[in-house]
Amino acid sequence: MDNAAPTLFERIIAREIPADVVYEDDRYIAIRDIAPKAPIHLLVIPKKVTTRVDEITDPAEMGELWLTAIKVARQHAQDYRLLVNCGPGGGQMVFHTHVHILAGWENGPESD
Ligand code: DGP
Repeated sequence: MDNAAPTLFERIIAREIPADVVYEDDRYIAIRDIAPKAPIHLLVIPKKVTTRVDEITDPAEMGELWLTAIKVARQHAQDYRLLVNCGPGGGQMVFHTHVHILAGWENGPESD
């Protein structure tokens, strides 16, 4: 039995915490970041819980995560940045693997 407390993103997936959901299928959800760092800032989150992206060792699973992130990004922007913070030293604050999609700048990411 898994007694670990649900992560913030599990609680969002379970609709226990509200979020602006922009995409969902049986394996992923994408939401708008609560503290956007770009005009468009989305988070693509696997429903299967891992703490950080380097825990995903199955190439198919890793590929599917990135292909889903690209699919969601292309639904919102032609050009975009994909970003993963891995571990506290890498800036990760929510310990449930997710990919950031950043987009929507007029003249690229350094223009704000
Ligand atoms: P990271 O630092 O890579 O773990 O990114 C976590 C992101 O999650 C950060 O950009 C802010 C966002 N975030 C934190 N809490 C919430 C929340 O309750 N709702 C939403 N939509 N985003 C959140």
